[in-house]
Amino acid sequence: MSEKPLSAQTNQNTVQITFPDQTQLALQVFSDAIIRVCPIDALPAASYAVVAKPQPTQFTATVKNGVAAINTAALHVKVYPDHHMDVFDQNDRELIMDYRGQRQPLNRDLAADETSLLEEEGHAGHEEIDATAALTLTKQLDPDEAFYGLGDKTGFMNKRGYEYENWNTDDPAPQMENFTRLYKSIPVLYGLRQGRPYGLFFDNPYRSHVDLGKESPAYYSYSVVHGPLNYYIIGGHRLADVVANYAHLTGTVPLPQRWTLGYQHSRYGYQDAPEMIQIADGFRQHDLPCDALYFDIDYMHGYRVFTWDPGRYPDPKKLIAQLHEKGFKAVTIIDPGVKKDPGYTVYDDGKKHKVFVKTPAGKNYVNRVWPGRTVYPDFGKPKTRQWWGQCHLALTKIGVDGIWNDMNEPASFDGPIPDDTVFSDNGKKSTHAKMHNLYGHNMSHATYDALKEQTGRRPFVITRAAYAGTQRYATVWTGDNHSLWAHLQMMIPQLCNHSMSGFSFAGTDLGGFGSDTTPELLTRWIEAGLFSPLFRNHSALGTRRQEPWLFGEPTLSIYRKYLKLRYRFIPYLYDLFALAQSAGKPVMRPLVYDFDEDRQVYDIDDEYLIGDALLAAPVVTKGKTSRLVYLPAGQWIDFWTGKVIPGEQEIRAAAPLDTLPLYGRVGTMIPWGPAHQFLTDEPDQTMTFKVFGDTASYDHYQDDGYDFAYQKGEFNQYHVTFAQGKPAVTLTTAGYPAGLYPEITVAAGDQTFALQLENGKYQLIDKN
Ligand code: MIG
Repeated sequence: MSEKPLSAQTNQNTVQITFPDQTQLALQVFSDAIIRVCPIDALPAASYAVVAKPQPTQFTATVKNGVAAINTAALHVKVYPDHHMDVFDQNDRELIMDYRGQRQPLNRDLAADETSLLEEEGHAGHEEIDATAALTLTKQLDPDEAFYGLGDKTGFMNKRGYEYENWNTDDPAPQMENFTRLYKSIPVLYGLRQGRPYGLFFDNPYRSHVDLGKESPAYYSYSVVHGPLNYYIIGGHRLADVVANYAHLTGTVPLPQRWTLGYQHSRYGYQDAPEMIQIADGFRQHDLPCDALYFDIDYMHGYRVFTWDPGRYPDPKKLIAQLHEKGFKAVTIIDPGVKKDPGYTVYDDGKKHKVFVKTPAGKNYVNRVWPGRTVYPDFGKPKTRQWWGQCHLALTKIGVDGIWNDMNEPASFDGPIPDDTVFSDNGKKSTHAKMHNLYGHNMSHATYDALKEQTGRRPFVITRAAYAGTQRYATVWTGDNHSLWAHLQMMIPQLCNHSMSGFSFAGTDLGGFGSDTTPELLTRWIEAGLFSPLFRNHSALGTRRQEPWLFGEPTLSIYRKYLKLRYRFIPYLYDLFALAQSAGKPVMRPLVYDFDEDRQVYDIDDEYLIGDALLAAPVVTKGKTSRLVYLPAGQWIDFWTGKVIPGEQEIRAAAPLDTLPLYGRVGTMIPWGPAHQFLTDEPDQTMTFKVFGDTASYDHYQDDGYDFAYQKGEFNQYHVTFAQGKPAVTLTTAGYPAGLYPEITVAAGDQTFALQLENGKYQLIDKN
């Protein structure tokens, strides 16, 4: 039988390739810059991550000399008869090239019997997950290629040279760069190949593995234990465009309530109602701004979700009202595990409604978590999500303001949940193997919908486990770090890679969760984390307490200085969140995001940008009182001294214990809000705009900060300019009249200008 040549058939946005061996592949054009690749029969499969639909797009699909070429305005893809594929940019320069050689597995120089020898001393053997992988992609690696993304993975900003797994895991050991997996699976990867950016999003929730040039400098690879091989090629002019394209593909972060950007304080575990009040009062007495206190697992009655321990918390409604009175929001933890305890309403009711995960034999599956023997809600079922959502009424009715979801990898103390345990996939019967990485995602989805319906406010949900797309429902924290300098250092790459991966709203436990913090470490942490989108101090049972007043001076004063500073920056952060929602731009950014043409910034792990106006270069090393700071192109203004410093050079910055080296980019402007001890639903009466340099313009966004009225046009937009020594403020939208600032100040260098609202226009009234 003679082979037929490769052929390509176009049907609307999909090109169907038939190879000479008669197997088929689909390339689905989503837009100029996004092409999905998958088997034909996987095309209709629903995705938990992707929300974008293929857009009408101009493209061509041709076959020449047996090679198919699919060209959009931004991407050129070639598919060869031997199944290889290469991707080029619009100028035909290489982006993603199939690797055509043999793989060269690492030589670990280890005989089989030596593995058990090592295990005897407690060493973990290396798991070769590729060995069980069903499907693998292997791509050529350029000597210069750098990688970013992948969500919460440990290690450095540039992921090159490491391997990672996507299998949501709760491992309390101190996380280091040799950890391959953590709590989340966000399989989006960005590459810079000779400065040319691209993205790859592997949308398959099964356990997968990414090797970014660890095995060999000649290639990088992705593999997954179960099909389909379903992925998206993402292009873009600059790295920032690729990031925005990915954000639109999987959905952007919804605008949060304004108070969620304030300082938050937590500990596992404050003991009882009097202690919660004492902590709240401690913040106010010490003049420390704070917006939220957390209730960790011990508020529950024997760890039964949606209950309160009657001894420690006899009247939670009254306690929460007292906290509200003092200006604190209350956030309660909710784990997924439901105690198997006949007589306990949540368990009985769930059993009746058949909402729990099942064994293949059809019994409720039982493992063990904090409450003891526990069943697991099957969040892949719409009915379960609905039921779980209703359970939250017990909390929202008494005034709880936010829900913190933990242990939703899901964790299980009595060994791993078997792969064939029956979980639902959007109502259809599926397995743990497929739904594991989606468990936190679907739980967050249920919680988000419930809070929205029950409170009418923008839901504040925090989750530890997540999949790509979970950013639409929840903010995340990076789980159990330790009070270690290495973990302070890791915060920056972790949060920056999170935001590149669609999760702009992320944070680490400030001060460190496990182990005992030190005054110096806590101080540097509050400085380094000043712009961390989620700004929460949290510590573990049995570790040194982390209330700032327990450390005396100078820790307390420095801590206070940074909490107060944080509140000044909240209008800027809020503007950045508005941009994250509308344009998919991250709030916290690695330098490479804005300066991808500067090879010097590819590996910077200890500096970050906040929007495009600020650069923070915290001290993250013990005992240092100065540090080297690389300033990228442009000119920069030292935030503390006002000194102008030319970019594209490394400077030595003074950084005594109370100083976070911070720089404003010349030619930009930021809003600078009034001081607050905590945020309310009341709009600010005044706003200052700080100009870096002598010419800048800025668009400022304002709404009520808590509900969805902005979606009906109830928001204000201010266009602020400063040029030739003169400020001007134009109201470009005024859909939220109650919020309009009666007064605005523009500060440029040592000059300040006052403007007042008169007849819907801002008039300059004063100069000094
Ligand atoms: O470590 O609920 O990551 O933030 O305080 C045990 C208790 C389980 C893990 C979370 C941590 C939380 C803790 N939890």
